[in-house]
Amino acid sequence: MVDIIVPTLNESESILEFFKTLKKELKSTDFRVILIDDSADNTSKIAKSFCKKNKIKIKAINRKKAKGKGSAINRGLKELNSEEAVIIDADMEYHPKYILPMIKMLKKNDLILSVRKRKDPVYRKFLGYFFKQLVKLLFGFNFDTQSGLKAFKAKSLKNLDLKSKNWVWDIEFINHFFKNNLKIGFYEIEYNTRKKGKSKIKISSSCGMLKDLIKLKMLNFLK
Ligand SMILES: Nc1nc2c(ncn2[C@@H]2O[C@H](COP(=O)(O)OP(=O)(O)OP(=O)(O)O)[C@@H](O)[C@H]2O)c(=O)[nH]1
Ligand SMILES: [Mg+2]
Repeated sequence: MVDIIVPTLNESESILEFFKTLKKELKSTDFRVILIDDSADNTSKIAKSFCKKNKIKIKAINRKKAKGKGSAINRGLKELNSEEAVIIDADMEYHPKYILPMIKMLKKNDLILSVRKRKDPVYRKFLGYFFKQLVKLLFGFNFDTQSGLKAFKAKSLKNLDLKSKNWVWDIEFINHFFKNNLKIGFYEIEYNTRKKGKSKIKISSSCGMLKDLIKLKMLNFLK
């Protein structure tokens, strides 16, 4: 079985399309969805009703307010009950058709990172470039760390204790694999920019990201 962790915050406009596509792409696979929903809208209700009708296994965790994407994934990791797992955004920027090829690659790897061919608007390109340079400088990672589709072997998470709650969560997660000499593979994907619902990243988020990134680097120094 494969556990699919899906963090959601007010994705009622895309969640149905996401589940329909997931069902189609994983029709011959035994999978379970772990939905960590912080929404004020009916994202979770739509998801649960679709899964019930279509006999899809789902563990839905509803939290009262938005605590950050990283915090949602950390909560989802506690529910893992499979050898292989996937993390994917629910806004259809990452097509579920990439899940199976990435899981196949886990035969020879512990973590597979999808690498996006970016089609971002100019301001996101700029923020992305700046963030990428800083990540390269502080952590030496010279690749797409922020892609919202990742696959990994659950056993590689032994002793994992992630502190990040927001957007630098990805760096801390990937750093765990590097620190433990686990094998990381890369998989190039086409990536669609969000068509429905609202982005949870604001320009003001970049200050928080910068602070969190430096804090994470210092924490790693002290360890
Ligand atoms: N549970 C939970 N999910 C979140 C939170 N913040 C974001 N998410 C989800 O995490 C995923 C990524 O968030 P997005 O807003 O799409 O971030 P992004 O892809 O960098 O930005 P866009 O380009 O606008 O799509 C989506 O499925 C969101 O619903 C949160 O605080 N809690
Ligand atoms: Mg998105």
